[in-house]
Amino acid sequence: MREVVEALRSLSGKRVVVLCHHNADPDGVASALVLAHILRRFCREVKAGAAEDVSLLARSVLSEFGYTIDVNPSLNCDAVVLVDTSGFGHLGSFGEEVRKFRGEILVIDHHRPNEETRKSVNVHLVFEHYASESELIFDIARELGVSLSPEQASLLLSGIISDTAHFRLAKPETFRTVWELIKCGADYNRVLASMKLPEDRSKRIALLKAVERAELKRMYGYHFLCSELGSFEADAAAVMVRIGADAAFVGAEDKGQLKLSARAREDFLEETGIHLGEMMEELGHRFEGSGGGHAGAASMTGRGRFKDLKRELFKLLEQRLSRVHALRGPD
Ligand SMILES: [Mn+2]
Repeated sequence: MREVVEALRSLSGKRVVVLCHHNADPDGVASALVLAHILRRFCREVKAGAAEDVSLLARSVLSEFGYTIDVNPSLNCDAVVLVDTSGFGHLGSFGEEVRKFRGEILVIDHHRPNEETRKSVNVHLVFEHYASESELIFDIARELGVSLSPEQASLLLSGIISDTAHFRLAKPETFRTVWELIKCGADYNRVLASMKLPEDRSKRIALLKAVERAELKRMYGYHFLCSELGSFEADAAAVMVRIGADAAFVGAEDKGQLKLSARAREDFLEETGIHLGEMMEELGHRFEGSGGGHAGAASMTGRGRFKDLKRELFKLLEQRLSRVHALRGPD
């Protein structure tokens, strides 16, 4: 925590943009907006922004608590602080703008670190043990003695709820932060209500298509589902894991652009030591793109054919599993 505070204090008097990843989720927008609020204490001018676009869920939370966030903010500033974003690859089309930015770049994140990004930024601080960036931002506010409004506390609470999948992935410390946020005036019921989106017909149809096209593979006693879908890939992969796949991979190819989302069961990850974020990073490299994420939820983008991506993916999975199998010996 001391390093973060020092890094942020070094921005005193500067013009700063706090930026989160594309298709920004509640954790991303809450982190960007609240960190911007914190920095206003000692920076000259601070803006919060999201790269490329803001997710429906995050937009719903923002409007409930009376906030808006700039999409693709102008980078006419001295420093950019990336929050909830492990690499330039997660900034979508806005990534190029940030790559070209000549000022200081700081990364304060809770995802698996991206090595390439680490090398090209000025400050790179990653706290993987935080279940959400919102908890990290809350600790920074406390450390710097900045108080939060009830609305800001509610935003952070929505970030926690979203990133922990409604507390399923929460750490024991998460509940301490939630209690602190409630004491700041966060309204749990209002947050929950704002995170309940009306059923989306296009999503339902997309998920059904993903199921229709899914292919089941068995390896070393594990079951994997893979499917091709151009939207709601992460949701589709999550559904497949929920119905019993050890891991699921859903993605698409569009004019040579590849994307893939991966999800896995907790027990599969524990047994095999597989880290999807690491696998997606590797695949990103192999397909001239980038990838990363958490052990059980990750994604990549790149260039090429989907069938080649699928082949490489299962080759990689086979390699990892055969190694685990060899270590463990025949059952
Ligand atoms: Mn996050």
